[in-house]
Amino acid sequence: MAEGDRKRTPEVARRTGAGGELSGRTVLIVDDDPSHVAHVREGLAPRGYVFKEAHDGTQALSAIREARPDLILMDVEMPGLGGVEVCRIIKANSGEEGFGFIPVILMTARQAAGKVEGLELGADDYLVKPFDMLELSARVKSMLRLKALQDALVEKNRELDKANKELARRREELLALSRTDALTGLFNRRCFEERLSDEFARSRRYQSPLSLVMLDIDHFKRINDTFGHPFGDQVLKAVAQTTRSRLREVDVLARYGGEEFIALLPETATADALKVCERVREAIAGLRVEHVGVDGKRQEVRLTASLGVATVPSEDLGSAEELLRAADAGLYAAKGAGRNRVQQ
Ligand code: GH3
Ligand code: MG
Ligand code: MG
Ligand code: MG
Ligand code: MG
Repeated sequence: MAEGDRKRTPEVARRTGAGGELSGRTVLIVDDDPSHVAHVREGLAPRGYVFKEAHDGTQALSAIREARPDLILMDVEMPGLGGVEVCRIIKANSGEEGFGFIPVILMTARQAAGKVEGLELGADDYLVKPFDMLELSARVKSMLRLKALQDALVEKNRELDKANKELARRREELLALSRTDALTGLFNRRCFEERLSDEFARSRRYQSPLSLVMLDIDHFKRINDTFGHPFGDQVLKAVAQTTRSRLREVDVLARYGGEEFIALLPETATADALKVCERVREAIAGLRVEHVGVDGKRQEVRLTASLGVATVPSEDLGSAEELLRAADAGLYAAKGAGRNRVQQ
Protein backbone atom coordinates (compact mmCIF):
# COMPACT_ATOMS: atom_id res chain seq x y z
CA MET A 1 0.00 0.00 0.00
CA ALA A 2 1.39 3.41 -0.88
CA GLU A 3 2.68 5.44 2.02
CA GLY A 4 0.58 8.38 0.86
CA ASP A 5 -2.62 6.43 1.41
CA ARG A 6 -1.75 5.70 5.00
CA LYS A 7 -1.11 9.34 5.72
CA ARG A 8 -4.43 10.32 4.23
CA THR A 9 -6.46 8.05 6.44
CA PRO A 10 -7.53 10.66 9.04
CA GLU A 11 -8.38 13.02 6.23
CA VAL A 12 -10.59 10.36 4.65
CA ALA A 13 -12.37 9.91 7.93
CA ARG A 14 -12.98 13.59 8.31
CA ARG A 15 -14.31 13.99 4.81
CA THR A 16 -16.52 10.92 4.68
CA GLY A 17 -17.87 11.25 8.20
CA ALA A 18 -18.77 8.47 10.61
CA GLY A 19 -20.65 5.36 9.47
CA GLY A 20 -24.02 6.84 10.34
CA GLU A 21 -26.86 4.41 9.68
CA LEU A 22 -24.32 1.85 8.50
CA SER A 23 -22.20 1.81 11.64
CA GLY A 24 -22.25 -1.51 13.41
CA ARG A 25 -22.29 -3.41 10.11
CA THR A 26 -19.90 -6.33 9.98
CA VAL A 27 -17.15 -6.16 7.40
CA LEU A 28 -15.03 -9.23 6.79
CA ILE A 29 -11.55 -8.50 5.48
CA VAL A 30 -9.83 -11.43 3.85
CA ASP A 31 -6.17 -11.14 2.88
CA ASP A 32 -3.13 -13.32 3.33
CA ASP A 33 -1.09 -10.16 3.97
CA PRO A 34 -1.80 -9.01 7.56
CA SER A 35 -0.43 -5.55 6.89
CA HIS A 36 -2.96 -5.11 4.13
CA VAL A 37 -5.78 -6.20 6.43
CA ALA A 38 -4.57 -3.68 9.01
CA HIS A 39 -4.41 -0.99 6.37
CA VAL A 40 -7.98 -1.55 5.23
CA ARG A 41 -9.20 -1.63 8.84
CA GLU A 42 -7.46 1.59 9.54
CA GLY A 43 -8.95 3.21 6.47
CA LEU A 44 -12.48 2.23 7.44
CA ALA A 45 -12.06 2.64 11.20
CA PRO A 46 -13.91 5.98 11.58
CA ARG A 47 -17.09 4.49 10.14
CA GLY A 48 -17.91 2.38 13.16
CA TYR A 49 -18.04 -0.95 11.37
CA VAL A 50 -17.37 -4.20 13.15
CA PHE A 51 -14.38 -5.91 11.57
CA LYS A 52 -13.67 -9.59 11.18
CA GLU A 53 -10.51 -10.94 9.63
CA ALA A 54 -9.49 -14.02 7.74
CA HIS A 55 -6.16 -14.81 6.17
CA ASP A 56 -7.05 -17.45 3.66
CA GLY A 57 -10.09 -18.76 1.81
CA THR A 58 -10.86 -21.55 4.24
CA GLN A 59 -10.75 -19.19 7.21
CA ALA A 60 -12.94 -16.82 5.23
CA LEU A 61 -15.65 -19.45 4.76
CA SER A 62 -15.81 -20.29 8.46
CA ALA A 63 -15.80 -16.58 9.34
CA ILE A 64 -18.73 -16.07 6.97
CA ARG A 65 -20.63 -18.91 8.61
CA GLU A 66 -19.97 -17.57 12.08
CA ALA A 67 -20.18 -13.82 11.64
CA ARG A 68 -22.63 -13.48 8.73
CA PRO A 69 -20.85 -10.32 7.53
CA ASP A 70 -22.68 -7.59 5.67
CA LEU A 71 -19.76 -7.16 3.30
CA ILE A 72 -16.66 -9.07 2.32
CA LEU A 73 -13.47 -7.35 1.17
CA MET A 74 -11.40 -10.14 -0.27
CA ASP A 75 -7.96 -10.53 -1.75
CA VAL A 76 -7.85 -12.53 -4.98
CA GLU A 77 -4.40 -14.05 -4.65
CA MET A 78 -4.17 -16.18 -1.54
CA PRO A 79 -2.44 -19.51 -0.96
CA GLY A 80 -4.87 -22.43 -1.07
CA LEU A 81 -8.44 -21.35 -1.66
CA GLY A 82 -8.26 -18.11 -3.63
CA GLY A 83 -10.63 -15.15 -3.52
CA VAL A 84 -12.34 -15.96 -6.80
CA GLU A 85 -13.05 -19.51 -5.65
CA VAL A 86 -14.41 -18.32 -2.29
CA CYS A 87 -16.55 -15.80 -4.13
CA ARG A 88 -17.95 -18.61 -6.28
CA ILE A 89 -18.83 -20.61 -3.16
CA ILE A 90 -20.51 -17.60 -1.51
CA LYS A 91 -22.60 -16.83 -4.56
CA ALA A 92 -23.52 -20.49 -5.03
CA ASN A 93 -24.88 -20.43 -1.46
CA SER A 94 -26.73 -17.14 -1.67
CA GLY A 95 -30.14 -18.72 -1.12
CA GLU A 96 -32.10 -18.10 2.06
CA GLU A 97 -31.00 -21.48 3.35
CA GLY A 98 -27.34 -20.58 2.73
CA PHE A 99 -25.47 -17.36 3.42
CA GLY A 100 -28.07 -15.12 1.85
CA PHE A 101 -26.85 -12.17 -0.16
CA ILE A 102 -23.43 -10.91 0.96
CA PRO A 103 -21.77 -8.38 -1.31
CA VAL A 104 -18.16 -9.14 -2.17
CA ILE A 105 -15.54 -6.62 -3.18
CA LEU A 106 -12.49 -8.36 -4.61
CA MET A 107 -9.09 -6.76 -4.11
CA THR A 108 -6.10 -7.59 -6.26
CA ALA A 109 -2.72 -6.22 -7.05
CA ARG A 110 -3.04 -7.28 -10.65
CA GLN A 111 -4.83 -5.08 -13.07
CA ALA A 112 -6.55 -7.52 -15.38
CA ALA A 113 -6.18 -11.13 -14.30
CA GLY A 114 -9.09 -12.40 -12.28
CA LYS A 115 -11.08 -9.22 -12.66
CA VAL A 116 -13.45 -10.37 -15.36
CA GLU A 117 -13.57 -13.85 -13.88
CA GLY A 118 -14.34 -12.45 -10.43
CA LEU A 119 -17.10 -10.19 -11.69
CA GLU A 120 -18.57 -12.96 -13.80
CA LEU A 121 -18.65 -15.23 -10.77
CA GLY A 122 -20.68 -12.65 -8.96
CA ALA A 123 -18.22 -10.39 -7.19
CA ASP A 124 -20.13 -7.19 -6.75
CA ASP A 125 -17.23 -4.80 -7.07
CA TYR A 126 -13.54 -4.73 -7.67
CA LEU A 127 -10.61 -2.74 -6.30
CA VAL A 128 -7.09 -2.77 -7.67
CA LYS A 129 -4.28 -2.43 -5.15
CA PRO A 130 -2.99 0.00 -4.23
CA PHE A 131 -6.32 1.73 -3.94
CA ASP A 132 -7.29 5.12 -2.78
CA MET A 133 -8.79 5.10 0.73
CA LEU A 134 -11.53 7.48 -0.33
CA GLU A 135 -12.53 5.14 -3.10
CA LEU A 136 -12.46 2.14 -0.77
CA SER A 137 -14.58 3.99 1.75
CA ALA A 138 -17.10 5.10 -0.84
CA ARG A 139 -17.41 1.64 -2.40
CA VAL A 140 -17.80 -0.03 0.97
CA LYS A 141 -20.51 2.44 1.88
CA SER A 142 -22.40 1.89 -1.34
CA MET A 143 -22.17 -1.90 -1.03
CA LEU A 144 -23.37 -1.77 2.56
CA ARG A 145 -26.31 0.34 1.44
CA LEU A 146 -27.09 -2.24 -1.20
CA LYS A 147 -26.88 -4.97 1.42
CA ALA A 148 -29.17 -3.02 3.76
CA LEU A 149 -31.71 -2.61 0.95
CA GLN A 150 -31.47 -6.29 0.14
CA ASP A 151 -31.91 -7.22 3.81
CA ALA A 152 -34.95 -4.98 4.03
CA LEU A 153 -36.38 -6.66 0.92
CA VAL A 154 -35.77 -10.12 2.31
CA GLU A 155 -37.38 -9.08 5.59
CA LYS A 156 -40.38 -7.60 3.77
CA ASN A 157 -40.70 -10.76 1.73
CA ARG A 158 -40.59 -12.84 4.86
CA GLU A 159 -43.31 -10.69 6.41
CA LEU A 160 -45.39 -10.95 3.26
CA ASP A 161 -44.90 -14.70 3.24
CA LYS A 162 -45.99 -14.92 6.83
CA ALA A 163 -49.00 -12.72 6.21
CA ASN A 164 -49.94 -14.82 3.18
CA LYS A 165 -49.70 -18.03 5.16
CA GLU A 166 -51.79 -16.53 7.94
CA LEU A 167 -54.38 -15.45 5.37
CA ALA A 168 -54.47 -18.92 3.84
CA ARG A 169 -54.84 -20.42 7.30
CA ARG A 170 -57.72 -18.07 8.14
CA ARG A 171 -59.36 -18.74 4.81
CA GLU A 172 -59.20 -22.47 5.58
CA GLU A 173 -60.61 -21.81 9.04
CA LEU A 174 -63.45 -19.70 7.67
CA LEU A 175 -64.17 -22.27 5.01
CA ALA A 176 -64.31 -25.01 7.62
CA LEU A 177 -66.51 -22.81 9.78
CA SER A 178 -68.86 -22.11 6.88
CA ARG A 179 -69.31 -25.86 6.45
CA THR A 180 -69.82 -26.69 10.09
CA ASP A 181 -72.85 -26.86 12.30
CA ALA A 182 -71.87 -24.90 15.40
CA LEU A 183 -73.72 -27.02 17.93
CA THR A 184 -72.72 -30.52 16.86
CA GLY A 185 -69.54 -29.90 14.87
CA LEU A 186 -71.04 -31.93 12.01
CA PHE A 187 -71.31 -30.58 8.48
CA ASN A 188 -74.21 -28.20 7.99
CA ARG A 189 -76.99 -28.50 5.49
CA ARG A 190 -75.42 -26.31 2.84
CA CYS A 191 -72.23 -28.30 2.85
CA PHE A 192 -74.22 -31.51 2.73
CA GLU A 193 -76.14 -30.36 -0.30
CA GLU A 194 -72.89 -29.70 -2.15
CA ARG A 195 -71.58 -33.11 -1.25
CA LEU A 196 -74.86 -34.72 -2.23
CA SER A 197 -74.75 -33.16 -5.64
CA ASP A 198 -71.13 -34.32 -6.14
CA GLU A 199 -71.74 -37.83 -4.88
CA PHE A 200 -74.93 -38.16 -6.87
CA ALA A 201 -73.12 -37.20 -10.07
CA ARG A 202 -70.32 -39.64 -9.28
CA SER A 203 -72.75 -42.45 -8.54
CA ARG A 204 -74.60 -41.84 -11.78
CA ARG A 205 -71.41 -41.70 -13.82
CA TYR A 206 -69.92 -44.89 -12.44
CA GLN A 207 -73.22 -46.63 -11.69
CA SER A 208 -72.00 -47.05 -8.12
CA PRO A 209 -74.51 -47.43 -5.30
CA LEU A 210 -75.19 -44.43 -3.09
CA SER A 211 -77.50 -44.43 -0.09
CA LEU A 212 -79.02 -41.48 1.68
CA VAL A 213 -80.29 -41.64 5.25
CA MET A 214 -82.56 -39.20 7.06
CA LEU A 215 -82.70 -39.43 10.82
CA ASP A 216 -85.10 -37.60 13.10
CA ILE A 217 -85.18 -37.81 16.88
CA ASP A 218 -88.48 -39.12 18.17
CA HIS A 219 -90.59 -36.82 20.35
CA PHE A 220 -87.73 -34.46 20.77
CA LYS A 221 -90.12 -31.71 21.70
CA ARG A 222 -90.96 -33.65 24.86
CA ILE A 223 -87.28 -33.79 25.80
CA ASN A 224 -87.04 -30.03 25.41
CA ASP A 225 -90.30 -29.46 27.25
CA THR A 226 -89.37 -31.77 30.11
CA PHE A 227 -85.70 -30.97 30.61
CA GLY A 228 -85.22 -27.62 28.95
CA HIS A 229 -83.67 -26.44 25.72
CA PRO A 230 -80.01 -26.58 26.92
CA PHE A 231 -80.44 -30.23 27.78
CA GLY A 232 -82.05 -30.75 24.35
CA ASP A 233 -78.85 -29.32 22.87
CA GLN A 234 -76.83 -31.81 24.89
CA VAL A 235 -78.96 -34.62 23.49
CA LEU A 236 -78.38 -33.34 19.95
CA LYS A 237 -74.63 -33.43 20.52
CA ALA A 238 -74.81 -36.94 21.93
CA VAL A 239 -76.86 -38.15 18.95
CA ALA A 240 -74.42 -36.49 16.54
CA GLN A 241 -71.43 -38.15 18.20
CA THR A 242 -73.04 -41.55 18.44
CA THR A 243 -74.19 -41.52 14.85
CA ARG A 244 -70.84 -40.30 13.57
CA SER A 245 -69.06 -43.10 15.41
CA ARG A 246 -71.24 -45.72 13.74
CA LEU A 247 -70.41 -44.52 10.20
CA ARG A 248 -67.35 -44.98 8.03
CA GLU A 249 -64.86 -42.21 7.42
CA VAL A 250 -66.11 -41.76 3.85
CA ASP A 251 -69.72 -41.35 4.93
CA VAL A 252 -70.91 -37.77 5.10
CA LEU A 253 -72.97 -36.87 8.14
CA ALA A 254 -74.65 -33.51 8.57
CA ARG A 255 -77.14 -31.80 10.78
CA TYR A 256 -79.97 -31.13 8.38
CA GLY A 257 -82.24 -29.07 10.62
CA GLY A 258 -83.30 -28.82 14.28
CA GLU A 259 -83.28 -32.47 15.38
CA GLU A 260 -82.83 -33.96 11.97
CA PHE A 261 -79.65 -35.51 10.66
CA ILE A 262 -78.76 -36.71 7.21
CA ALA A 263 -76.08 -39.10 6.00
CA LEU A 264 -74.63 -40.01 2.62
CA LEU A 265 -73.19 -43.48 2.31
CA PRO A 266 -71.13 -43.79 -0.88
CA GLU A 267 -70.60 -47.23 -2.40
CA THR A 268 -73.38 -48.59 -0.24
CA ALA A 269 -76.30 -50.57 -1.64
CA THR A 270 -79.68 -51.03 0.08
CA ALA A 271 -78.91 -54.11 2.18
CA ASP A 272 -75.75 -52.60 3.67
CA ALA A 273 -77.41 -49.22 4.16
CA LEU A 274 -80.21 -50.90 6.11
CA LYS A 275 -77.63 -52.61 8.31
CA VAL A 276 -75.85 -49.33 8.98
CA CYS A 277 -79.17 -47.63 9.81
CA GLU A 278 -80.13 -50.41 12.18
CA ARG A 279 -76.78 -50.08 13.93
CA VAL A 280 -77.29 -46.33 14.33
CA ARG A 281 -80.87 -46.76 15.54
CA GLU A 282 -79.75 -49.26 18.15
CA ALA A 283 -76.90 -47.07 19.32
CA ILE A 284 -79.24 -44.10 19.79
CA ALA A 285 -81.80 -46.23 21.61
CA GLY A 286 -78.97 -47.37 23.87
CA LEU A 287 -77.88 -43.82 24.70
CA ARG A 288 -78.28 -42.57 28.25
CA VAL A 289 -77.90 -38.84 28.56
CA GLU A 290 -77.56 -37.73 32.14
CA HIS A 291 -79.73 -34.85 33.25
CA VAL A 292 -78.91 -33.04 36.47
CA GLY A 293 -81.86 -31.09 37.82
CA VAL A 294 -81.69 -27.78 39.69
CA ASP A 295 -82.12 -29.79 42.89
CA GLY A 296 -79.08 -31.91 41.92
CA LYS A 297 -81.25 -34.87 41.11
CA ARG A 298 -79.67 -37.04 38.43
CA GLN A 299 -81.65 -38.84 35.79
CA GLU A 300 -80.66 -40.89 32.78
CA VAL A 301 -82.69 -39.78 29.81
CA ARG A 302 -83.33 -42.23 26.99
CA LEU A 303 -84.38 -41.45 23.49
CA THR A 304 -85.02 -43.02 20.13
CA ALA A 305 -84.82 -41.95 16.52
CA SER A 306 -86.53 -42.88 13.28
CA LEU A 307 -84.63 -43.34 10.04
CA GLY A 308 -85.55 -43.30 6.38
CA VAL A 309 -83.23 -44.62 3.72
CA ALA A 310 -83.15 -44.56 -0.08
CA THR A 311 -80.58 -45.80 -2.56
CA VAL A 312 -79.54 -45.10 -6.15
CA PRO A 313 -79.21 -46.30 -8.82
CA SER A 314 -82.94 -46.76 -8.92
CA GLU A 315 -85.38 -46.44 -11.80
CA ASP A 316 -87.61 -44.03 -9.87
CA LEU A 317 -84.86 -41.74 -8.60
CA GLY A 318 -83.43 -39.60 -11.36
CA SER A 319 -82.08 -36.69 -9.32
CA ALA A 320 -80.54 -35.86 -5.97
CA GLU A 321 -83.81 -34.16 -5.02
CA GLU A 322 -85.75 -37.33 -5.73
CA LEU A 323 -83.29 -39.33 -3.66
CA LEU A 324 -83.77 -36.87 -0.80
CA ARG A 325 -87.53 -37.04 -1.11
CA ALA A 326 -87.45 -40.85 -1.10
CA ALA A 327 -85.40 -40.94 2.12
CA ASP A 328 -87.77 -38.39 3.67
CA ALA A 329 -90.72 -40.57 2.66
CA GLY A 330 -88.99 -43.49 4.40
CA LEU A 331 -88.58 -41.38 7.53
CA TYR A 332 -92.24 -40.36 7.41
CA ALA A 333 -93.22 -44.01 7.09
CA ALA A 334 -90.99 -44.92 10.05
CA LYS A 335 -92.69 -42.28 12.18
CA GLY A 336 -96.11 -43.49 11.06
CA ALA A 337 -95.23 -47.10 11.82
CA GLY A 338 -94.50 -46.25 15.46
CA ARG A 339 -91.02 -44.57 15.47
CA ASN A 340 -87.70 -46.07 16.64
CA ARG A 341 -87.35 -47.89 13.33
CA VAL A 342 -85.77 -47.84 9.89
CA GLN A 343 -87.85 -47.67 6.70
CA GLN A 344 -86.99 -47.69 3.07
P1 GH3 B 1 -91.40 -36.49 16.01
O1 GH3 B 1 -91.14 -37.77 16.72
O2 GH3 B 1 -92.62 -36.50 15.20
O3 GH3 B 1 -90.21 -36.08 15.22
O4 GH3 B 1 -91.61 -35.41 17.13
P2 GH3 B 1 -90.65 -34.26 17.57
O5 GH3 B 1 -91.14 -33.69 18.84
O6 GH3 B 1 -89.26 -34.73 17.57
O7 GH3 B 1 -90.79 -33.27 16.35
P3 GH3 B 1 -91.19 -31.77 16.27
O8 GH3 B 1 -90.86 -31.38 14.87
O9 GH3 B 1 -92.58 -31.57 16.74
O10 GH3 B 1 -90.22 -31.02 17.26
C1 GH3 B 1 -88.92 -30.84 17.03
C2 GH3 B 1 -88.38 -29.97 18.12
O11 GH3 B 1 -86.99 -29.76 18.01
C3 GH3 B 1 -89.01 -28.60 18.15
C4 GH3 B 1 -87.84 -27.66 18.30
O12 GH3 B 1 -88.04 -26.73 19.33
C5 GH3 B 1 -86.71 -28.53 18.66
N1 GH3 B 1 -85.46 -28.02 18.18
C6 GH3 B 1 -85.10 -27.64 16.93
N2 GH3 B 1 -83.83 -27.22 16.91
C7 GH3 B 1 -83.37 -27.32 18.18
C8 GH3 B 1 -82.12 -27.04 18.79
O13 GH3 B 1 -81.16 -26.60 18.17
N3 GH3 B 1 -81.98 -27.29 20.11
C9 GH3 B 1 -83.01 -27.79 20.86
N4 GH3 B 1 -82.80 -28.02 22.13
N5 GH3 B 1 -84.19 -28.05 20.28
C10 GH3 B 1 -84.38 -27.83 19.00
MG1 MG C 1 -2.67 -12.07 -1.53
MG1 MG D 1 -91.25 -33.52 13.25
MG1 MG E 1 -88.41 -35.38 15.77
MG1 MG F 1 -88.01 -33.10 12.90
